[in-house]
Amino acid sequence: MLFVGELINGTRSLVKEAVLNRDADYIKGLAKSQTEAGADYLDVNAGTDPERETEDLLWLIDVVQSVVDTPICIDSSTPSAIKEALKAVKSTPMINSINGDPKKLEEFIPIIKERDCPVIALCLDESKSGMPKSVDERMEVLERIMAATRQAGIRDDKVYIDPLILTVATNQNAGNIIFDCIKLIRQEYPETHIIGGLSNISFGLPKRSLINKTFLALAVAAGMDSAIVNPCDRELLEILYATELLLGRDKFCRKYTTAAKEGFVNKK
Ligand code: THG
Repeated sequence: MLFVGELINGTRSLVKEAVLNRDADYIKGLAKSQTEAGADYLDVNAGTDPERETEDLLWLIDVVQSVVDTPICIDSSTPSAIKEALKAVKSTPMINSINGDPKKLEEFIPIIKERDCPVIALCLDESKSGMPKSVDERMEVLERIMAATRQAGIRDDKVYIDPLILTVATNQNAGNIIFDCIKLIRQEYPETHIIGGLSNISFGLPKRSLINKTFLALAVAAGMDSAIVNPCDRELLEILYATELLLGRDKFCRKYTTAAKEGFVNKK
């Protein structure tokens, strides 16, 4: 599993406060703890108003890079902010994200090709209205995205497909849609990666973390191989070890038993 640490996100109230007050120490703490927990990338999302997003994002990136070498996952829907962030990062970042919007594809595909960076592709077309409702809608957008990346010579294994997880609170099939979508993506684009922001699934429900973790196990069983999560959550890691064990991916149960002996701490 590849983990993108989700904690540096301005939609979280404490992070927003730290961004507005330029409280570097709070952000440094989040960068260090997620790195120590084994995060492969640190998602950085300023989440502030468009007029100041770029400035805030660049500040966050500088602060993170002053304490850790973990590569950054640039999380923004503003092309100009992503472009500025690309100039500021010290190591190859992940771009979060592109989608089926033809304008965005045209703008970003040359950059992704040139920088050779991994990219998250959302199964959504921003130029059209609304969130995708069905598996078909998601696969249709994805087909166009994959045609564009392949035509540019971007390897499939650089693409992290996000099927766009929505809450089960308002659609009891929101989970099933994602499991079906993951299975189809695995069939049609076997070299790509599949990623998602887990916590959307539980929006509006009690005991969210219980739902998120159960969902992760089911999504991994369907073929998800990366996730945007809180890597400091020990229980999440335990469930993942148990999931891989039960799916026959842990020869002689070695990984599980070793991890259990060591207290399920992600060593890296
Ligand atoms: N796909 C992609 N990128 C994403 C998402 C996705 N980036 C953002 C998000 N979704 C994933 N990151 C987070 C980060 C923090 C939280 C949830 C998702 C979180 N939210 C609390 C809540 O909703 O209750 C906020 C609480 C607070 O105010 O502190 O913790 O799906 N590609």
